[in-house]
Amino acid sequence: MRLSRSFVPTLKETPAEAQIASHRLMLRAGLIRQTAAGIYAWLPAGWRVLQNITRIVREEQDASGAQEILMPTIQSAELWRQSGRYDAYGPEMLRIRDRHDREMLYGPTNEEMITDLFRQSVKSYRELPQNLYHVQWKFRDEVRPRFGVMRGREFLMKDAYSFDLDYEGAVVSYRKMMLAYMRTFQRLGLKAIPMLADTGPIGGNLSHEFIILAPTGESQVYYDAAFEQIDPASGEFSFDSPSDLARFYQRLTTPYAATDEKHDAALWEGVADKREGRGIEVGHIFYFGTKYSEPMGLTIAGADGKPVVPHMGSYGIGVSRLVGAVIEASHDEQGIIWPDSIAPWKAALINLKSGDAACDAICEEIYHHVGADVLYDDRPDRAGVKFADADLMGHPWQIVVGPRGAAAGRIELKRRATGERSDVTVADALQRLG
Ligand code: P5A
Repeated sequence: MRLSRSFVPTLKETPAEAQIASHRLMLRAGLIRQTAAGIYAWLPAGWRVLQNITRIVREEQDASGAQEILMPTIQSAELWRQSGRYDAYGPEMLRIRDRHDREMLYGPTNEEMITDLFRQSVKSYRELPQNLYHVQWKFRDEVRPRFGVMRGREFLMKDAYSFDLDYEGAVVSYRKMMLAYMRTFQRLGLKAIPMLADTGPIGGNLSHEFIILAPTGESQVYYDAAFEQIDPASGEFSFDSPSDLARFYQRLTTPYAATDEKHDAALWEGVADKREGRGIEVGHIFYFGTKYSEPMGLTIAGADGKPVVPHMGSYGIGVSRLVGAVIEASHDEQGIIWPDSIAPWKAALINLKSGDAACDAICEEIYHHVGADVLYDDRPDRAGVKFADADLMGHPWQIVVGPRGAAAGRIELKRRATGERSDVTVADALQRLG
């Protein structure tokens, strides 16, 4: 994309309303704009990052055997009455009436809807286990929306829902998701710790939050210092082997970590070096047995012909929150430092002298080769402005084309994360950017 033609409204000044680095940088780098309290429009750079994160989340969900669907954002209140949550959910739920005065709501989560879809179509134990997921906007009328996309009212979530015949099966599904999550966060360049957690309005008796340690995080957390060293090395485990999954679960849940000091108090006894800190919750998984299947009348025929009530779990990733979380974990004074896996563009192509024949020719050549993955700064602005914007936007690479080098067919490559620069030929640069 040519920067002169693109909608990337960067800001020089620090927006007064933003209290944490990721919120400030998302506004300054032109990723998002607020349209109402806790509701954001995603501009081209932000939308590209959100799509890149979604792609990684999707690849890892698919690899675990989950199947993608898409459920609506608007739901009928009737379904929530069946589960008993319509009244219980409280003011966080955005309740709507249609023209026929029917009660509707903007979904804060989809346990009821998926249970309804499942009970309409699945009749036999042979069809289980299943795990269905979607990536869809949610609305929660948070009392205090803040920190930009970190705690929005409208936000993008990946939510998956598993159905198993019994507790043992459900535990395998739960561990599969834990493995998929660790791989997902690793690919996003994040170190997430699964911590035993409260189940809140989703319910159930087994739950883990995935926490990125960060001083600006909203969650208070307690963990064994050993976690700071742990390497999840999730590659060696297979989704198809329940014993692999058990080993993986064991490795990730000892040493011990929790979001509430009171949890399983005895488990802290073996912890030599207990730490307390703040964290960002980027995912949350739940096993809740028959909490929804039972009241909503979901039964299937078991192997002996008798009715079975499936055991369920649900598994959330805060996709839009992750954009903020990645920035919290990866930025400096100058701006964002995108991991290669999710950067909106691989590189900024900086023309230090737009209008100079040699500079323009080299830039056009690179632009045509690398194409949509490069953001070509073809503006007539000063070099300082272009460097500052490239640092702010956080492209993993900067390709700097100046008149002296261009005359000799050479350009400079700068790695944003390390600041390392190298003087290379155009061909070398093209090869390195692949
Ligand atoms: C699990 C999937 C659920 O809703 N039902 C379906 C379960 N869990 S959760 O913990 O309530 O949410 C899952 C993840 O969504 C993110 N999240 C938010 N992100 C931005 N703004 C918000 N207001 C917000 N609320 C939740 C979190 O990452 C959470 O882990």
